Amino acid sequence: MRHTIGTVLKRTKSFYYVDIEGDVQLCRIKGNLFQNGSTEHTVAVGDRVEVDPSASEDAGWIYRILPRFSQLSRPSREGRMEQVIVSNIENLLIVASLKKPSFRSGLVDRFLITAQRGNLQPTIIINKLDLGNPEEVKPIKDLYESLGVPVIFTSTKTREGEETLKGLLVNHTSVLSGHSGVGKSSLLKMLFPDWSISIGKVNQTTHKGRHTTTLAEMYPLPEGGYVVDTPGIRELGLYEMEPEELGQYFVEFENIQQACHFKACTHIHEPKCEVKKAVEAGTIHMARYESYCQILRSLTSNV
Ligand SMILES: Nc1nc2c(ncn2[C@@H]2O[C@H](COP(=O)(O)OP(=O)(O)OP(=O)(O)O)[C@@H](O)[C@H]2O)c(=O)[nH]1
Ligand SMILES: [Mg+2]
Ligand SMILES: [Zn+2]
Repeated sequence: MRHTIGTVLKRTKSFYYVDIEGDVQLCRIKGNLFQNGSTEHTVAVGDRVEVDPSASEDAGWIYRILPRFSQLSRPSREGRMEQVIVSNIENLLIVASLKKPSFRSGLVDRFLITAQRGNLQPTIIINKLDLGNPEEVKPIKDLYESLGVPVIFTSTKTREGEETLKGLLVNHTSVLSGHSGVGKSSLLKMLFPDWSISIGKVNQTTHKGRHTTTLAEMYPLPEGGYVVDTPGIRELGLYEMEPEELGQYFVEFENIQQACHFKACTHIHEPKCEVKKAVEAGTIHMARYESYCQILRSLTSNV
């Protein structure tokens, strides 16, 4: 039996597509591989796997998943398991659009927490700049860059930001994630016009996308590196997050919250809360504090 190592590029209902030294091999999971009996959420795009390429007539077998160094994950639909959307990726490109659909910071803040927990380097991409002007998004850029997160502006219509985006991707591994219809696939199509990537329309009334991309798929770049396009998401849950952990993922709270009167201060109702004082004084941005409160509520209402 000859085992080799490959990288999972995508999965369909029937097969995993595994890149083995440049050749794509269809694989299945060896039936009894996973002890808990469920393979639903176990092998992810980006996983390095050990395979026996000639295990059966039509497909190879995945025997083992090698340890992951990073992952983008969320709770499974029932919330009991962790669903890894993609693994072993360096950069998380959080894609939002200025308009159609409008920029919403709540999802971006959830992505930043997920990036930190999954060991991914975040960058925010604000696309569809042609539908507005840079002045509208400057406050967003200023806010997130003050937190140490790079923000780049793009448009597939004017090709703004094209070189910057390409520079981010080449010779690295990256994943694009965000709401449906913000232009994740369009950005890749702008950079790599030969790729067969579908682009959808945005609903003219609701400005929502139509979930055109239905599977996460990893593409090798001609210049070196890999990029993963993912289906648009409606919301991003935080897997097994304890409410008291949340504050540590808001970097701007870090030095301030130590000075709160109560050691386990949640920065909501407690007196002598330094975080709330900083929000009033403007040193912590109101939008970020609102995100924090919203996420905390969602964490406590689930239990
Ligand atoms: N005006 C404008 N429209 C854009 C831009 N980029 C993409 N679009 C349009 O936005 C719509 C959605 O684009 P997609 O690339 O399919 O969006 P997506 O993020 O991949 O969506 P899902 O696959 O559903 O998650 C299409 O009609 C694009 O033509 C842009 O920079 N400016
Ligand atoms: Mg898409
Ligand atoms: Zn506090």
